[in-house]
Amino acid sequence: MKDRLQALKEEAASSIESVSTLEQLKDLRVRYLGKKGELTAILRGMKDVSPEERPVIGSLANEIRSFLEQEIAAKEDQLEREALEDRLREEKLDVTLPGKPYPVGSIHPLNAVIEQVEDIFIGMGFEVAEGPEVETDSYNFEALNIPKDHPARDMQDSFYITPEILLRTHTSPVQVRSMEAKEGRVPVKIICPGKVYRRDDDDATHSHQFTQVEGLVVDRGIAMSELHGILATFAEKLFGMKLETRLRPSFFPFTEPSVEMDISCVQCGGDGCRMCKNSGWIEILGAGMVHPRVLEGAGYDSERYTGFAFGMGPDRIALLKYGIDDIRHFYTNDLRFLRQFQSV
Ligand code: 2NL
Repeated sequence: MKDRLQALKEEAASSIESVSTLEQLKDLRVRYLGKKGELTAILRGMKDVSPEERPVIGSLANEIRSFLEQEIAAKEDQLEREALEDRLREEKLDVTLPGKPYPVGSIHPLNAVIEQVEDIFIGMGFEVAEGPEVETDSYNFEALNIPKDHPARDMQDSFYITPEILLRTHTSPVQVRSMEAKEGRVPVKIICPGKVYRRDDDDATHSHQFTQVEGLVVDRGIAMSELHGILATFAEKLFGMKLETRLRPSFFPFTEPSVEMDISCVQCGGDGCRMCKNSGWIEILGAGMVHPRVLEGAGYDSERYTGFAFGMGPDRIALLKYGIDDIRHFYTNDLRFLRQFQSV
């Protein structure tokens, strides 16, 4: 019996030694030490051993059991360590390798100008309002005192969808909608940026789709002086320098009186250069006192309240600001053009 135990010990030890996976090791434990294992099987023969020898065999069997358990535990340790080392080797990551270049976008120059204009007016207490690009004839023209025979209302000049529905030709209808929503309350102090559409042939200075920012203030006691003060402050903030401004008389159906505002040339300071066509002045926006008919139509008593409104073209301003020579660059999305504005 001693010899059988000894032989089992040696056989088991060498099997454990040569095992190469944790599964195989588990099988060996069952095979040698399990309830139906070989060691148990041998010990079943104890009944044939003489009473004097039994303790000796018994303690030898225990010794072998604990020896094999230690061997198995040691092997298990070793296999686990090797498995970990394999994984670490396989999953090794060189964090010093250069990454895949990820294309970084940039803000479109028109959006950069629009956001800047928004920031300046927000800083002066205005709110930003937006509205639909598909409008009714009523909001786009009628509410703005634009007569039925006005050239802008011609099928040739606007994109009509039906005789009553068209792509808005300016952002003014948003202002009319905002006034209606306020139901006669003051102050109204909003700017309305957005895309607008006119049936033009595209060239260096015209696009059938372009952008506009309009603004509107309605309150008690609003006069031309408020218009001039707000818009002159705006221009200086936009170009980041001290400027002269002048108002010239103009005409819009929705304002009376109407003006156009010029700023002293941002290039030459007023001496005359190519940018200002030697005049020393650059036109940047149109404005005026809101026509009483427009106020009344939108629910404001024109005897109690007055207002001023203005409109400008971010396309034109972006051309000026960034020295771009063709409006079509804004709409053709050539990355070589757009990438030049990554720092804007
Ligand atoms: C320009 C001129 C202008 C307005 C837009 C306006 C809007 C309402 C009432 C009265 Cl709801 N006026 N808008 C007024 C004057 C000029 O735009 O040259 N835009 C590019």
